[in-house]
Amino acid sequence: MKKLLLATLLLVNGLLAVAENGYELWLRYRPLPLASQQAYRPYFRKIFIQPGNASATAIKNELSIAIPALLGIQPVFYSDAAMAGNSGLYINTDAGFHTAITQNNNTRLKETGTEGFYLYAGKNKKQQAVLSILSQSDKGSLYAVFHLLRMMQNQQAIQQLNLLSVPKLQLRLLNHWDNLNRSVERGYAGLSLWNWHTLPGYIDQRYIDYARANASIGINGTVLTNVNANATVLTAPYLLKVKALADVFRPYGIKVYLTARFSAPIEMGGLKTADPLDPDVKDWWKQKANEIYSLIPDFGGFLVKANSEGQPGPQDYKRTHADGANMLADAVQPHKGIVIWRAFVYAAENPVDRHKQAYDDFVPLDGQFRNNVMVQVKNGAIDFMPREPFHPLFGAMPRTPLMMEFQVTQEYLGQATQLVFLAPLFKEVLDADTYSKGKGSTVAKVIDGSLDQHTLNGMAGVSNIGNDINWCGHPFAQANWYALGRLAWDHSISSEQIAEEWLRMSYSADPSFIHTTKNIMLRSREIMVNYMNPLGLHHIMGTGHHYGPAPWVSNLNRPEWNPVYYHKADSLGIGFNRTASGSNAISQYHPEARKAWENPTTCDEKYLLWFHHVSWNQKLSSGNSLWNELCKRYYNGADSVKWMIREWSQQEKRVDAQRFKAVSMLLNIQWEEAKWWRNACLLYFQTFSRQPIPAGYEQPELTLDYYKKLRFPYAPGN
Ligand code: BDP
Repeated sequence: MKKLLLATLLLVNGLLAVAENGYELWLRYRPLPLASQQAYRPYFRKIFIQPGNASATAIKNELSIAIPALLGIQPVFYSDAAMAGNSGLYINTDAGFHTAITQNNNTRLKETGTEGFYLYAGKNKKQQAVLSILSQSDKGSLYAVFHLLRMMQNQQAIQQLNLLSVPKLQLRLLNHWDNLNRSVERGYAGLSLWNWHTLPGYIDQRYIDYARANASIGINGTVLTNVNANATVLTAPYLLKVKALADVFRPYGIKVYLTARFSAPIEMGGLKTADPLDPDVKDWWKQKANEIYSLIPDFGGFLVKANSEGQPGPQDYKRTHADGANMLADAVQPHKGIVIWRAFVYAAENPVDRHKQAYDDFVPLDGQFRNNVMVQVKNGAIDFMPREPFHPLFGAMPRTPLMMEFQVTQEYLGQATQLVFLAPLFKEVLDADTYSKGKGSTVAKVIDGSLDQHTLNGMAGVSNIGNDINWCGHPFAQANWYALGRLAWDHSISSEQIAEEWLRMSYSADPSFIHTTKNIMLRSREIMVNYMNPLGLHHIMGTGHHYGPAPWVSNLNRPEWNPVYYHKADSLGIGFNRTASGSNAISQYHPEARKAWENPTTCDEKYLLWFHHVSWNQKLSSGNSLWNELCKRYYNGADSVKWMIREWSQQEKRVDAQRFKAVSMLLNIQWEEAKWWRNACLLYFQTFSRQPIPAGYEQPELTLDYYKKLRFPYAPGN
């Protein structure tokens, strides 16, 4: 009995001894310290929601979960203006509507746009504490509520609040690479969340919690299906399932999108062709769009991967990507839908450096796309590598709105066994200067439309979500989902802020915990680059599953699938010469942008082997030869994982036992994997450099042959 009582007490106080499985994500809502509770309570006893707010149910639901948990009080909701004159929270979505505070806020209201909000704290005539949310849409008020909850979870003062928040990007999407059989391409967190078999009848609570989590970080669209598309999702029974999900997500401001298989008119429609200029094909897609919109009036549109890695597309009929995209765009245009056309294309028959192919294909099409088409571009020209220079298409297609595609799932960045915080990678790309319109033409300004005045703009992240109890596999992988949403809303916020917010909400506000763990997160990406792909190396991972190192692979059908194509190690040196004397991919960048990379002796070392073939003995900025520097980076990277382990091990008392242990075990796996990358790569490159691993470093115990023979037939995500 005593034991039971103790357990209950621990539970009531939300103490760390209680195991947590991570399901609650950053919406844990643990009780705040008493002083904070007292400061916040006056605003949340009475909550007024203007009638007609389509998200009112979602808002009330969230506040009913969060307020009692955080503040220990039960809010009472009103929809009657007679409530005005009391202290409390007022949620308005109508310009003409009364605001409780005696201030003329109409100008601020106009600035909120379609999804933004204005949050204002003050006193009413009776000098009572009042908080007002002003927005022109129900979505705006929903985002404002989540913003307030985030502020409280971070224990920020709200008494002086005077904040206008408007998303910098209009489309903030997740791309699920989920198949209809529930396998997830490059998914490391279990099966797809979408249980197509039990839909539409069964609405899993997870669908609702997924929507809550996304709304809390401003994500407003989800592409449900894999870019390697299956036309079956466009059949009538599946569209009913899609509709069921759309209905769940709508109150949370989330639109659904589908991937469109270009050959669907043949596979499903019985047509002989999928030629985008064929009248029957055009008509088939028009009818299909009408059918979809009759079920889902706010359907977002189609995402298309065409003529890439074996997918069908307009080039099969000697048409261009613009012909294909425009045909689909015309089909969804009457319904205000959009087409997101991917620029991730490269062809087996094309001997040109893969780095150059998307640019070559797409730049000539600039200006030819309908105005409801966006071209979605991966952050770099190859493929979501640990580090890539920004994609040369950014800044090179001023007449086309370009959408950013980041990969949240860590296909090439440790999958779900490694702690790698991606916000620094995202920021590095967003902050990169394309110089397309002079200094300061950052990638962020290209994609937010401000550089070339595009009203359509957005960012997508390839999802890392599955049906694992903690959604993302690695407990810290949740932070990457969180980071994507926060940066899509506002790309100017720092990685540090994102890490800190996420840690406080997901774990604890303990200053020492925050300090140490934030540091681990912020350093983790650079550490991983060092033990996997230092100095600009790339694409040297295992074949197929992409798990672990395999720089030696040279026997795949397509040259650009082989790691040797990318590192080009030989007796003289290592690296891909992409300058004028090589593939000249560097010429696709603006002269000012490429200045930092052009010269092999002054090239930013982060990208050295990306752009240059460098002699093993060339001296680098450290004074080391290239070979010795390569060794140093691989060893430092792997050693830093031991540092991560030590730092984390000191957090035991500050974290719940279940997640503490989970992260500890995974960090040990990460250490093994880091050593594996280090040893396998150095032993292999040593066969070319013919130089020793400098004395002082622990020498690899196993042979290159051992590493070459490793096989992982059931590695996930493949
Ligand atoms: C690669 C993935 C592959 C995807 C492809 C894509 O390995 O599974 O289909 O990208 O983005 O990174 O289409």
